[in-house]
Amino acid sequence: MGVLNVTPDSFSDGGLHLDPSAALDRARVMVAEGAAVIDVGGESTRPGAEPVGVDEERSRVVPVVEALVDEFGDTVRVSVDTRNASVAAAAVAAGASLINDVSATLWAVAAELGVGWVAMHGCTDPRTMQLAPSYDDVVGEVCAFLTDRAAQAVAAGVPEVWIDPGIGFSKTITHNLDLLAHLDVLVATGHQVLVGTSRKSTLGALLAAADGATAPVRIDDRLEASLATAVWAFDQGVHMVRVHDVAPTVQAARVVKGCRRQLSPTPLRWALPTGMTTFCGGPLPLNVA
Ligand code: HH2
Repeated sequence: MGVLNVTPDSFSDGGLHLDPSAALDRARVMVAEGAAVIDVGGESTRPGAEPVGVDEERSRVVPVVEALVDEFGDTVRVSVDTRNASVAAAAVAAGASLINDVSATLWAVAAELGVGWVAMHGCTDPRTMQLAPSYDDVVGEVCAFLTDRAAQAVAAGVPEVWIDPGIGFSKTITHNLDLLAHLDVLVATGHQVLVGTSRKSTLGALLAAADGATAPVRIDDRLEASLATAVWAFDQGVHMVRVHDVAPTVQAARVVKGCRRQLSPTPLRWALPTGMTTFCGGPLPLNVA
């Protein structure tokens, strides 16, 4: 899932794609790099962010969703990253087929519109969510919250339900790392699992701590850390990662997939044809000896 924020203030790509034509250009790049889903967001939910009016959010998101659907048709999925029902509904009317709901409250909207729904944990009020996050058992509590919301969504008739632990939302660094360490617990619920760590501050803090530095590593210096967590997530069985850097993540995912195939009951023996340039993507270019 490639991140496409059409906001002036998102923590990483804020201000870069406010113009719909710039957003479309960025989406073209991410699709060419292998993104299966483009996640369009019109409101930053970074810690401390002020809410955006619903009309403003809708006016940022809808033209971009329309442009993406015009450009890619059914070949690429468009999701809308929102916590507002009317923005979700407008984006679906424009062609989005997945509601990436950071508030985990919009399952009835998804049910009524017959589209997929992501329940993300932890986005209460971005202005206050990081003031004093506290859990007795962060993995158990987040898992219970998400399975409860997912059950309500299934009961309401949502055709496709995803759960997401909400890395960076109402959580300390330790909470985030605990959740990443136990992604397999979410996978074991049987729901499809999405996770977003890309460029997030936990990674910056972790890298800085390892170097004995006090200031977090800069946002544009977190690619390798983002990739490490994406690979970690895939290895734990997560089904989708939400990222800014699509090309390196897709390559890393392909290698994980190649390794995983060797765990099948009859490990594959690879014979690479002369001139072969890709593997694990598109038609299978391998001979099984
Ligand atoms: N993280 C962000 C936004 N939406 N959705 C899901 N499902 N999971 C996430 O982890 C997640 C999300 C925050 O990242 P970003 O959109 O890059 O920043 P901002 O909120 O500043 O726009």
